[in-house]
Amino acid sequence: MSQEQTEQFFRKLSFIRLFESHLLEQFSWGKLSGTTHTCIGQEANAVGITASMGRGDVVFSNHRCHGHYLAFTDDAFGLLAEIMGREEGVCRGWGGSQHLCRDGFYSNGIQGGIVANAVGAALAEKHAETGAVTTVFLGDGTLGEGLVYESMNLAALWSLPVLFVIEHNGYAQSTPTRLQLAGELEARPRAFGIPTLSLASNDADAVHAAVAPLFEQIRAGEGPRCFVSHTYRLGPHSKGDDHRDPAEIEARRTFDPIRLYRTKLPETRATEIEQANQNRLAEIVNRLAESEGS
Ligand SMILES: Cc1ncc(C[n+]2csc(CCOP(=O)(O)OP(=O)(O)O)c2C)c(N)n1
Ligand SMILES: [Mg+2]
Repeated sequence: MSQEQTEQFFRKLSFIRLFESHLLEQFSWGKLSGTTHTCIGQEANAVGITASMGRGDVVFSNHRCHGHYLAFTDDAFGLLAEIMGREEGVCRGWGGSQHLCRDGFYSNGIQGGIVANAVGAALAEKHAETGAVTTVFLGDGTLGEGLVYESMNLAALWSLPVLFVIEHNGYAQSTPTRLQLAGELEARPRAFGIPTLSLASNDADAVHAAVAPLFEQIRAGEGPRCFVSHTYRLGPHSKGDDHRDPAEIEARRTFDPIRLYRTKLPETRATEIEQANQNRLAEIVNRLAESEGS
């Protein structure tokens, strides 16, 4: 990684954290309505994986989509406006936090539904010979949806250019994985002959290094791949609901992806980037406040 790439990764990681912390604060003050799911603690996947994407690539994401969206599009204004239900939003305020659609990025809160959509999109890209890779992000809890397996089956059978990313954060809402998942998680995609790589790291560089070859293999026409990220959600499932043992969450803060990554930069440079991110968010917030009702 060049110094420039390292700074770019940190800029993205810390901006996603800042943006989502702002959302949780706004919800707690009753300033936002509807719901939201933050990826606090899982940002390394958003940044490390989207870094392998190029023009024309396609992303399907789920309810926990802000990090993926920001890392892929960098459209923070459109996202915040969308979550506020504003006309300036990426979907004119109709989609909200979970239903985004822009430039090859699609998200939807129906668990499993997006997996079939992603495989269909990959089929279309293959027929059109665009060379695009379609990536779909899903959680461990979503492995309880049968549609995931129908989708994996067809992706493998038709050798489609799709990357399945399973973000295993240990929970589906408040249900721990061990209470809902039988057998070994990785055995599931492998059962369809999908080469599957597992990683337990919140280091965005490590995620990027692991996933980049998968993109190359897919682009070379080798068919689907699966990446399983064993990670952890440091924030609540949604706006504040959390039934986990606080000691467990505290112990996992050591592996906070922002904290881990910050150490790769000189302290002064990390602080400068954080300050620039704060200024950027403040400008967006002010712009939206000024245009409200106009
Ligand atoms: C088909 C469907 N069933 C139930 C829900 C409600 N729901 C929203 S998030 C969630 C848990 C998902 O867990 P997981 O796939 O592990 O993702 P995580 O929230 O951990 O990122 C559930 C059950 C839903 N959105 N869609
Ligand atoms: Mg989960």
